[in-house]
Amino acid sequence: MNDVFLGLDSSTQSLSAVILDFKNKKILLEKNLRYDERLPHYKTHNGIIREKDPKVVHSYPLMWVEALELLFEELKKDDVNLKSIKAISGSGQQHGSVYLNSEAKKTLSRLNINASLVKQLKNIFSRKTSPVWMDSSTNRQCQEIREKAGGKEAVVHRSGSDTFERFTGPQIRKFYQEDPDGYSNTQSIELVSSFMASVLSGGVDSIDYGDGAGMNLMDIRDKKWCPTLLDATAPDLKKRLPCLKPSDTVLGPVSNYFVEKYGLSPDAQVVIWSGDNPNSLIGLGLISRDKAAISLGTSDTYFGFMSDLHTDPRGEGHVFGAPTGDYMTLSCFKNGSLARERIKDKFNLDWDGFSKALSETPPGNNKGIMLPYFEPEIVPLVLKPKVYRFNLRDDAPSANCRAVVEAQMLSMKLHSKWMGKRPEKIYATGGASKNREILKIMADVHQAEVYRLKVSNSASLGAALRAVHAYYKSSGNPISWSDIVAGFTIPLPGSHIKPDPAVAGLYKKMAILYEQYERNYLP
Ligand code: ADP
Ligand code: XUL
Repeated sequence: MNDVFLGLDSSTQSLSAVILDFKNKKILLEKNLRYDERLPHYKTHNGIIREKDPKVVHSYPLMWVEALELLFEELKKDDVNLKSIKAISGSGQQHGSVYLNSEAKKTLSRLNINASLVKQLKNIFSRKTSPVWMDSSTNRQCQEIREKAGGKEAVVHRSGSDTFERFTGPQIRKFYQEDPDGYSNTQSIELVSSFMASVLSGGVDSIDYGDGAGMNLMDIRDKKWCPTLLDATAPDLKKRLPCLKPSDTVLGPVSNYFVEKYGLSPDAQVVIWSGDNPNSLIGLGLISRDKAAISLGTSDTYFGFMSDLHTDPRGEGHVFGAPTGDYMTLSCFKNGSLARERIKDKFNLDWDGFSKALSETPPGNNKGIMLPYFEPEIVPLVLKPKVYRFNLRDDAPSANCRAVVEAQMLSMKLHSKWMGKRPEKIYATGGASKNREILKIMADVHQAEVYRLKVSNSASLGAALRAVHAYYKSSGNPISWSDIVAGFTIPLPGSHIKPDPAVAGLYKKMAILYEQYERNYLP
């Protein structure tokens, strides 16, 4: 009997899907639609649009909707049995916000199968573009909210994170300050996750505790909107925000639009969506403390499971709700693939050439060190991009390739100390995790066993597995998380990389030096 679930991932550069058969522990399909290639009329570059001010980074919510429609069209053409899907959940790039006017709810609840989603939804936005996680233009608003809410320590204690430029609260404050009319025409402010779920569910919008924690608006302890933070952010904000709900909430049956147009079952349930990082936690099977994950996507993130809540005293990292009802720790490094690509392109290399450069250079890079901030950086906070080189010529291709990767791994090691015990195993995911030479440096710097998993998109797999969990729980037959992830989160054969103990001392010394450089050179 079919036991089929769909997980979607509306990420920075693409929309992906995983369809799995839970009883048979089988992945039936993986699919990925890149916005730049498939929807070129939005003229995005890597899924985003930039303004004159490089700190402002937005995207089009209508493009995400069009991608959703395109995906269902393709699934239908591919002859996927969409009727067999029992539940759908999803993942949204965290922190991004979608601003809807008073028409939105009504329109979403009455979608007509004779017109496209784009045609019907193009007028529901009170702001045509959405600020996304790469935006770093709200430094002033971060300071204002921090001050009004009682200072950094108080904000970290309440929300699980200090105020961050990309977090939704500071972004909302900026919108309210710069476009008060736009703000007053906004009836609801959604996250990417809650917005995409509401398209599927016909207008039911709720934010889960995982993604809600990335807003600087939710109390991380009682999981409610925090009045102090709301007041510090913008007036009348609470009435514009959806309800906060646990990550296993079933929102209801899928909208009739998808039933009639694409052949989904009218009984297919939409499960609340979450952020890409909480979803990846599940997609990588991180339901206990012994492992950590490094995602090498557009940004690099270092994250892990946490059962007892504690926050980062330096206020650099974050605590989000985990889909299991526990917590997760995360630090986000914006100059991830972006920085690796900049070095690769500077020396006209392809990824094979980049890998070759890593393999020909020695651990420690003959003392060549880089602080690689091609973009403003989140951790450590660097608002003005600048690349620093020490004992490193800027025209040496191989040494620069190694320098950027070693710097990234050392920085992750240093800035994840607050998360507690060092993991023995690291699960690597994201686009760059297919690069074995990068993973080798990861294993050596962290002195941990590194593995890759079978499914390349951990966020959409996590979303599909969350759909399984919520579906069975709501039907009165709950399944434990360890049984949910079993069989899906197994390391890829041959992907295991052992750390070389001979370079442990070298990287320990290098980490001390790297920390000194950060302390002495960063403004
Ligand atoms: P996101 O989910 O954040 O949109 P992905 O996880 O799909 O991004 O990662 C995309 C990135 O992966 C690309 O920007 C590219 O830099 C990187 N990438 C792809 N292939 C390789 C490779 N062989 N080596 C290193 N990086 C790679
Ligand atoms: C996490 C963060 C990024 C985005 C990428 O805080 O900003 O990892 O979630 O989509």
